[in-house]
Amino acid sequence: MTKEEHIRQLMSDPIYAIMGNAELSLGRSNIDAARQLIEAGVTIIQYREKHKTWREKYAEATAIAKLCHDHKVTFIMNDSVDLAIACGADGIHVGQDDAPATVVRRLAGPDVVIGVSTNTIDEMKQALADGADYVGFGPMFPTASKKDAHEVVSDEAKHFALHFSLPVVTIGGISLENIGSLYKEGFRSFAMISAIVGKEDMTAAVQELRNALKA
Ligand code: 3NM
Repeated sequence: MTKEEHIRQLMSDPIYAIMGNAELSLGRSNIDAARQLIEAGVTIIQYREKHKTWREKYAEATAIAKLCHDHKVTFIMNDSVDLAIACGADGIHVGQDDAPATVVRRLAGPDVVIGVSTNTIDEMKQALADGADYVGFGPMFPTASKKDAHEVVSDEAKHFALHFSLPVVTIGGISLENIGSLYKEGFRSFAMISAIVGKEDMTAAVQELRNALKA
């Protein structure tokens, strides 16, 4: 798939699953988690593994990237530009302390999707100026999944995000109980860890989230 097709997928499928760290995934291996996510019909998967060695991550991310490509699933690597390039990821998602999008672009080339985590209006504007393809925006709600998470986004930043020119992927504490409220506010894309890989039956979890968006 081309970069444009991946971005279209990101804009048309509201569910963006983040996997990694077994403790957030009921002890599943990352390969099992990826397989189950694909079976559950997820089309955007981010690999966010904070514990393993480079070689361990390289081995499993390469396998997961192949699985994703075989199923037309967009595969995004968190943080690590070199791993993303090495395993053939479709995209790279960077935080405010990682390489800026300008540098990621220089290293990874024009064909990779770049996402940047943002919490404020200034960070969204900077991500746009730096050539990001989408922004992560959050946390929308308190979350236990990220130790150094910021304060929940301000109403002013939410308003800005709803009119922003780049695709906005909301993140942070999104659940079956609150996803509908974000949808009603106008948000259309939702990245989740605990609400998907934190559930025993991921197929049911994804289906329930999709149903909540239709309700
Ligand atoms: N980034 P859960 S919040 C990885 O605000 C991440 O940028 C965030 O996990 C941000 O869906 C977060 O379990 C954790 O809350 C998301």
